[in-house]
Amino acid sequence: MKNHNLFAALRAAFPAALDAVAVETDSGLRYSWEDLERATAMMANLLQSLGLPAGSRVAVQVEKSVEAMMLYLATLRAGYVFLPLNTAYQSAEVEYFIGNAEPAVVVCTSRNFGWVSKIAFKAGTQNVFTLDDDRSGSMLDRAAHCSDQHQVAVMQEDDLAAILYTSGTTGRSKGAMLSHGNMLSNAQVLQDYWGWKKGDVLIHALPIFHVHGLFVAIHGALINGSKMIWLSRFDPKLVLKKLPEATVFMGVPTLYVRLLAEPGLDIEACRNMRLFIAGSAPLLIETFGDWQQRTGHTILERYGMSETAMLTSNPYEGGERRGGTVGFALPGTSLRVRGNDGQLLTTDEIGDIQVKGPNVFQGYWRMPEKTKEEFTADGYFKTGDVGKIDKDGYITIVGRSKDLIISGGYNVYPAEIESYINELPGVAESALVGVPHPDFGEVGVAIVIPKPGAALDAEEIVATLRSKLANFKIPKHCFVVSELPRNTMGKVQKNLLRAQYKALFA
Ligand code: MLC
Ligand code: AMP
Repeated sequence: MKNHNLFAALRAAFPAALDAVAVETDSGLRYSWEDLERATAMMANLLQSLGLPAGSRVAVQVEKSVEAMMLYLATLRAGYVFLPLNTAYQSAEVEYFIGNAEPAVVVCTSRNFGWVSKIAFKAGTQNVFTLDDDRSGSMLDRAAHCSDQHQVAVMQEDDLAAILYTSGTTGRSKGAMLSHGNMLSNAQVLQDYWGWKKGDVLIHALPIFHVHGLFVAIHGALINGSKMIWLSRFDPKLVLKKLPEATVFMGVPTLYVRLLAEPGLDIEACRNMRLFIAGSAPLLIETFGDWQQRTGHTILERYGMSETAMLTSNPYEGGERRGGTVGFALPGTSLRVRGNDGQLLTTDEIGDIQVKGPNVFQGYWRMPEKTKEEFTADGYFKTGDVGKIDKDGYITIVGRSKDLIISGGYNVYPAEIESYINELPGVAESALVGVPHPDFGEVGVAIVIPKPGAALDAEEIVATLRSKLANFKIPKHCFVVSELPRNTMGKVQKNLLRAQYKALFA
């Protein structure tokens, strides 16, 4: 029987020379392919020794480290379901994810062990480990006693490999269930489409709790047997220093904006680079043009999401990379644009982007109704993005039908922030809108209406939110005003608010 375990495919791509360097860190550590093999075997053995039921979730909220990546790979290897959590999430957010996913294992930093373990035990999780970014923690202590020999668990294509929480426009976050088949098909398509070559070296500078850093970057390098230069956090000066040793870089637009602010970024610094890839948020045409001028390289922009991994890409070769567009649907992915009445739109007509393919997820965790709503009768997933296809087939995203702000590559759901603001004493109503920002692309601005007679302090509102929500979700500005603009139906007109505040950070 064929084993569809994603780890088996990644492992099969390791180079024959297992003692070669697979990952080199910014603190000078070097991990060989054999280290990856042995450490993932030991962690997989530890997970399997816990007697977990099939399909158990392993929820992980730890700082970026090579060991954290190994834990991801070990979870795949052992056949369990990886559930990564942004390190910025605070207790209320983590409580929701753990309560909803009911993980059998939770791994957190030793600094957060107190409050995370309390949440986990309350939710029925029996195994809580720690893992820190200095190669310490109970996870590694325990794994050290396990065998370094491990048979990769046999999985079917549709078996779950990961759950990524992605917030909804209404209600709470939904867990997008991705299978081994979803991720392997996407990794293979991208390896070919982006022309990954022997000798490629990737600079990994993204966080590893979202699709971009966890899947696109890690799978991309591993399935090509390519070395990674591993940066624990994005630092433009360090990226610049490492560029001559690398051939591939991936980043959200903010990373490119910050690199462009470095005077040393020039053609010489990029002399060995083969490919710069951008995605997760719209890349401004100015950034695209400035990059071309300064480095001689044309950024390749692609488009994806948690529910689907990568969907479209500008061409690597055999065609022009067009700024402002996200290129073509990837091989195997079918993409169409539909109008309000579900009719198929033609060239340059703007409508809802819908997709189908082996990369499209298995549905939302324990939300069959919600899952059904998000698919058309003929099986296309409604992305919530609005776009068009030009006469040459290039796809452009022009907006979103979902109320979503993408800030520095992180998603901020206005409905979630508004619900927290609306709970505060003295608040009648609020609206969070995205406005242009030179560094983060877009940031949230809150507009708050007090209850009659109540005196609200904007700074206090922001301070209260800070104690409850991940830092990137905090509005960058808060206004207390007497009313919100409404249409004749009484609905708040966010487009007018966006227009009103658009120059706030200009
Ligand atoms: C940090 N801050 C942000 C922010 N990141 N504010 C808004 N949006 C963001 N993205 C704020 C913090 O709240 C803090 O504010 C201050 O900036 C400094 O925090 P920091 O952690 O030191 O920031 P920094 O390290 O500079 O981080 C910026 C960043 C990071 C751009 C490097 O945001 C990042 O790594 N973004 C990438 C996200 C990503 O990987 N997305 C992929 C999603 S996958 P204060 O006031 O508290 O001091 C996906 C699918 C696909 O979308 O297609 O790929
Ligand atoms: P996430 O839920 O974090 O996976 O975010 C996915 C969303 O990011 C998509 O639905 C798009 O709205 C957005 N996105 C990803 N890539 C791009 C891109 N290249 N251009 C514009 N938006 C993008």
